[in-house]
Amino acid sequence: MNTDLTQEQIDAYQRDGALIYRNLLDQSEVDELLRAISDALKAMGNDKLAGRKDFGEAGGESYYDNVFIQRINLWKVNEHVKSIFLGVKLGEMVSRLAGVEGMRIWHDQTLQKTPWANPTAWHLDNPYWSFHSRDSISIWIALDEATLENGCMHYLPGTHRSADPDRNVPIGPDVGKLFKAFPEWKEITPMVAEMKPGDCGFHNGLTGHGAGPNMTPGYRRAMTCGYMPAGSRFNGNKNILPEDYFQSLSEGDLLENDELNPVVWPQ
Ligand SMILES: O=C(O)CCC(=O)C(=O)O
Ligand SMILES: [Fe+2]
Repeated sequence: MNTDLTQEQIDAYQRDGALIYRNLLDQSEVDELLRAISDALKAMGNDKLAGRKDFGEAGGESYYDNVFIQRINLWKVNEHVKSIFLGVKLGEMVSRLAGVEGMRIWHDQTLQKTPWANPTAWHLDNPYWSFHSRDSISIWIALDEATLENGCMHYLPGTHRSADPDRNVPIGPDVGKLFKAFPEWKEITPMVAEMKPGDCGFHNGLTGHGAGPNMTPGYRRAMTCGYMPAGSRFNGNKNILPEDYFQSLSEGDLLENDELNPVVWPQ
């Protein structure tokens, strides 16, 4: 895994709230990750979130179920996935890009557009999560070639600076609903993130982003991971928090649960 960063790349990420990064993984590392994902999905059974019956089941028929196959926290059941997404190399890389001193994992996800999948409506990530931060960051790794035809990612450069975390939309059938919440973003030209397998994109949790439909008979598979800056505080959203932990928290409490959100940097 290549995680070198130039100052230009860090500056571009800070300016745009998004960065396309080539050759994070080589093809043999992509193949190894695909095998690990496949093992993790077998271990998870029908759970959408590893080890949790309270977060929904895979395999429904709703509009959202056909945006992508979504399975969360594979790191909990697979050591290889854990070694990458909780590893020190990626931990340092995402912390340098975000410009923070410390980082915890929020959650990983595999997001796989099956043939003919629905588009991923424009949205922000951080407002769904249990903390608000202007510095949260996600990595999105292409495991197949991601093209305009099969639903590659698109980012709205600069929106992380003007985003208001109290204005967001669900990933539903109205692809452009985010622009009703943020009419001031209507004229922005998106960054199109076509990628080869092993390339990746980084985006700030407040950067507007979405993906097109899959208009091909092939898969568009990705592995992603969201990270929470150390020192982030509970905002009242349940998201992936287990019920007992959620009940134990008051708004404003530090999120520092080492089992759910281990530190990835520094380590
Ligand atoms: O893979 C997709 O279609 C959407 C990905 C996304 O929204 C994310 O990684 O935050
Ligand atoms: Fe997202």
